[in-house]
Amino acid sequence: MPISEIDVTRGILEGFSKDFLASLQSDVAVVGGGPSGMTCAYYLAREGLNVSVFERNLHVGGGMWGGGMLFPRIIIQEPARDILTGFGVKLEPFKEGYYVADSVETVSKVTAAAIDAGVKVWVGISVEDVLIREESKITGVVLNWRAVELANLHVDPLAVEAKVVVDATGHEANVVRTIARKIPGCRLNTDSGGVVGEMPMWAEVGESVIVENTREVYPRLLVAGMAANAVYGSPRMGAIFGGMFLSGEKCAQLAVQLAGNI
Ligand code: 48F
Repeated sequence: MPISEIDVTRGILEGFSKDFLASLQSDVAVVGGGPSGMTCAYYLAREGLNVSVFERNLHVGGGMWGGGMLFPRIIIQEPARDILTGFGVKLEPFKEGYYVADSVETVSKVTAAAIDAGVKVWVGISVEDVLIREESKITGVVLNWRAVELANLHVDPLAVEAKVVVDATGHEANVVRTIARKIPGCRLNTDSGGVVGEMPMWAEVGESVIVENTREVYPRLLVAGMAANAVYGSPRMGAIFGGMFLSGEKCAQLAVQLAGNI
């Protein structure tokens, strides 16, 4: 069969454009493709919502790949067991209420489930800002290539609309920190009205509050996963991951309600 480089190029550009145009007006834009973001996106797509994940790395999975200190295993506790087995992840019982999972298997199966459910995943794209409209509502996200960001090139961004935005950017809580910095008089739905900041490690407390911290932190902006604990001033928890999946699940429930009211 003759192969034309021009056909290869045309196929890539047309394929990308067709799918990306469908993501220009999503129900939910999830920023960050770690465990909380991918889980949230999966449950949203299963509800029939149009959901896009924007991930600055060339791969999704966030902090899962490296497991604990580069040992590619993660710990899952009992309350999150059904979510993981729902993705088809094999859980090795360890002690009562604890399971060990292969981090590579977990990333792969969660990602496959999300894509099969209809999630559009865009990698290599950083969310550098949000769209804002009257009454300071967040109405979308502002995008640029991660490579452009790293090269510090002066290239203007593009934008996509979403009824709801989810900050699932992990410890950095990048979207929430951006609006706290850029919106004059910004008051978040936290005790202080600002980003409280992550506390040192205390796994039991961190895991117990993460679902409660998964909230609408600003009109139409939800926070999930480690970003939720960072915004609300709760501890980090290291290589125990159940809370990330439970937070993603709760975030999807909140986003469905919110998007339904817009
Ligand atoms: O860090 P990450 O895995 O967040 P998570 O879902 O899970 C946290 C755990 O991995 C671990 C833990 C377990 O107890 O504490 O740390 O809360 O995934 C966050 C993803 O967001 C991407 C980042 O590359 C990572 O893959 N990200 C961060 N900022 C941006 C972004 C941005 N501005 N635009 C796009 N992606």
